Amino acid sequence: MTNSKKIPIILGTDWWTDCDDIVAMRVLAWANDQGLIEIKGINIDACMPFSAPSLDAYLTAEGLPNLDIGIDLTATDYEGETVYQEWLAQKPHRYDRNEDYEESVHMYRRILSESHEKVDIMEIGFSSALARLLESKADEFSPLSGKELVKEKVGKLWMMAGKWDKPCGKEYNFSANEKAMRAGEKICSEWPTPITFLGFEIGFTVVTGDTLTGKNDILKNALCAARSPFGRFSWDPMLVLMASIHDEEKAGYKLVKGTAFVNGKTGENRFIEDSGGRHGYVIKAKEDDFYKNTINKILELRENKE
Ligand SMILES: [Ca+2]
Repeated sequence: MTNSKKIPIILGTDWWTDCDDIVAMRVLAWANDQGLIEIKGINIDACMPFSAPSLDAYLTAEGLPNLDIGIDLTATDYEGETVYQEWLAQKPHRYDRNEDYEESVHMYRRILSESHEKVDIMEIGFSSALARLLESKADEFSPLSGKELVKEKVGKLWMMAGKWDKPCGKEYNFSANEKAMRAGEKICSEWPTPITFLGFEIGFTVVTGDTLTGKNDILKNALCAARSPFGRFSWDPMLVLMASIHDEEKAGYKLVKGTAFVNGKTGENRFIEDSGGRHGYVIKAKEDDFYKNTINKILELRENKE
């Protein structure tokens, strides 16, 4: 499973109350080791106690120390309580405060402007930091506006967001609060590169992380801390694996092309099919066990079985 060249990527995660993000990070670490991707940075687009230190600790444990980590310090308005972050933050990491890590838009603008090639963005959380990137102005890194910078330096945006199997779908990443709704609307109407969406309906029937048994395995323990000891639905790991393979069909999906819309007041999404459209959402081309077994095999390859 190789791409002809490593795809440079930035990943956005809510790293919040759900734990499929933790599973996704192990898939990301695997893809990096396989040479499918080169991780330029990871952004956290919701902010709670222990957010950045816990992600730093988990990535370090997964063999990805010293990655650039950004955090949206303005995103304290998503409801929910810390579930696995405090436990992870007891593991080795660099800084103890969220404020000691780089600000989201600063990180996106710095990495994109410094890159000599196009960077893909994977988003497995809210759209709010990406919306702020679009609104950003010229700075010390680039004379370009956010939208111009994205157009010049981003190859494609891969998003776990939306629900696309019914005319008016509604899914958490586009509807968690008013900010998420407005951001979703903005991304669909203004983001200037192709976007592929993997929707709620795709991951909802695929549980992964359920075959881990190592009592010292950090992912197994984090899932237990998140009250999901028998695994979790696979929205985020499926998105990360598809984007790392960098080809919807090779990853086991059919792509429906067209234009996506999000209602900024309700968070509902809809889609108009058009073979020339800039957007697309995926439909499974294989049985659920194909995705489940592929991801579980990746998780087990990196499992601490002691
Ligand atoms: Ca997520």
